Amino acid sequence: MELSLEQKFQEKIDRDERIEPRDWMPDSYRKTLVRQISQHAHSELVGMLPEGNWISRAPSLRRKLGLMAKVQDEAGHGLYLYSAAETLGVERDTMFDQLHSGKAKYSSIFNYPTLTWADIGAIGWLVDGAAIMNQVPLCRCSYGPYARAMVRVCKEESFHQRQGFEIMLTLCQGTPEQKAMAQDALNRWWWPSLMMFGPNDAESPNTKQSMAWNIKRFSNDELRQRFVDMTVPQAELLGIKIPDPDLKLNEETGNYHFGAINWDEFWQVVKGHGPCNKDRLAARVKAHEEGAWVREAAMAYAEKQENRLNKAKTA
Ligand code: FAQ
Repeated sequence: MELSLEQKFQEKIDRDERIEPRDWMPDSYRKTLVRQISQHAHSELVGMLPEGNWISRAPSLRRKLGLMAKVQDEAGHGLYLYSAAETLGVERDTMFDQLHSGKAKYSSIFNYPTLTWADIGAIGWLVDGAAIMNQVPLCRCSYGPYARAMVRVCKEESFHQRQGFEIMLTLCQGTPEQKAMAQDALNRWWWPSLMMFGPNDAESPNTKQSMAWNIKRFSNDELRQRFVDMTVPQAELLGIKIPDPDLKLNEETGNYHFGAINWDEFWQVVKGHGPCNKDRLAARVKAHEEGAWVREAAMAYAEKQENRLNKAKTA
């Protein structure tokens, strides 16, 4: 019996083959990818803001260079991801409109403020650490352009994570005030970092289908647990305490049991009511508006080049 297009597609996925832009795919697969990749791209762009806030106040030239490079990398990640989403037929301007009008989601984590220099260490260590945990499996995602973009993103994220940990280590080996600053940053960033992985599996409407399509390789809870297991020994090495009285090693499984996550806070932030949602969106809109002349100049130049080429062809 002849297999349907949908059956052939699923068989390809089950053989762990990549789906490429010109291949047939179900509309719902395309829609899920556009949703995830565009949210991911928006997160990279908005993610530049909390750290960008500290470029002018970095404590040394070395730290300033490192931070500038990191923020620039994040802009690059946004661009690879918008390009990957475009291969699915969605226009970049449409994605920008969705972000700027507040319709699109981006990661909850970037709606928290960066109050001290230690926050820059904590973001690199925890937020990039969580991002790597989530994104390394995406290098094996079934959609080719997304998987390939993730390979480079993950390499860069791993530098980011190390620079963050090194900032934390320096502070923890410094004066008591510096160590207290590192502890305070851990206190404020720990729980939002756990929320980054998304709702519990039982409350996650997209996970089951995304795993059946090999978009997601692990569930939200699996990745969150791996992150906790990886990070607790790092906090011990730094000599600072994870703000969770229920954190306890399960000797049998080797996993850390952790306390309840405040999901009300998570959903408030996702719905636009976090501490910095309004500021973040306003900053993105302002940057986009102020960049209009660059886009116009680039378009005018591209048109001029095209006209020149066309003239040369007809001559
Ligand atoms: N924030 O059914 P699920 C980075 C939404 S990049 C806001 O579990 P899914 C680099 C979710 O969209 C960080 N919303 O959804 C960096 C869905 O809403 P929808 C971003 C969230 O897609 C570092 C609803 O809740 N990374 O950090 C969040 O299967 C440092 C139900 O959730 C990515 O985007 C959240 N945290 O799983 C940059 C990675 N979690 O669309 C600067 C790719 C969930 O149905 C500095 N994305 N929601 O209306 C993914 O892996 C997945 O999309 C998940 C969510 C795991 C985020």
